[in-house]
Amino acid sequence: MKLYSYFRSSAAYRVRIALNLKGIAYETAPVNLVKDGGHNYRPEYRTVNPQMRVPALVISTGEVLIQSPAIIEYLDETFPDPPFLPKDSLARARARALADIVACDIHPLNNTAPLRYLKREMHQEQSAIDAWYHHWVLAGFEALEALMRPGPYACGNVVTLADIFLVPQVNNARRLKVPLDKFPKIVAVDAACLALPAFDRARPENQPDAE
Ligand SMILES: N[C@@H](CCC(=O)N[C@@H](CS)C(=O)NCC(=O)O)C(=O)O
Repeated sequence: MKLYSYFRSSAAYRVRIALNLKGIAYETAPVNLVKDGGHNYRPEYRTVNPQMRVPALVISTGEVLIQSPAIIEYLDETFPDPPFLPKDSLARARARALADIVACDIHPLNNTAPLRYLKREMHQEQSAIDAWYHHWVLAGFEALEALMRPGPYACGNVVTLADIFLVPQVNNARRLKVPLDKFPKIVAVDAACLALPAFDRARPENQPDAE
């Protein structure tokens, strides 16, 4: 498989974790989202992913999958071991809900494209954009902290989808200097996950395109 990725992209980071957890070998095709206005806007990448975002995963048939939740679900359906969701329907709904707080309610508001829009089209100062960023992370993390089960992972003693989505968002929060002192459970879950080789190898600083 080939993963179009950018070391700092938290959406790509989720897929890197998922591939590592499943033990799937893959090659990284780096797409620099910053240089020259973003290599993701080049025509050759547009033919890979018309949405011009990372991640995109090329599977063995040559098909291209986009959108990290869809990619991770595909991997879980195709490579069932280890499963990303518990067997019980209620427990599955819980794990999905935690992942969705990140994927639907935090990340879309803090992603590169909307932040760039706030700056360029809405003419917002960097301080206002940083405040916006912090606000939505803090709101989401407050809910996540309240929903964490006794660990070591987000939903108990097995890694689930919730952890795959949480860890990259915590990395982003740290990089953007969001204070995490009010979230001891999130910090502990993050540390427990990063102690696992699958999570460690997926870290931004361990990627071939890390700067
Ligand atoms: N919902 C998408 C989000 C993908 C996304 O927006 N990726 C960002 C990086 S985290 C990106 O490629 N941004 C490029 C740009 O906006 O120019 C997913 O989960 O895959």
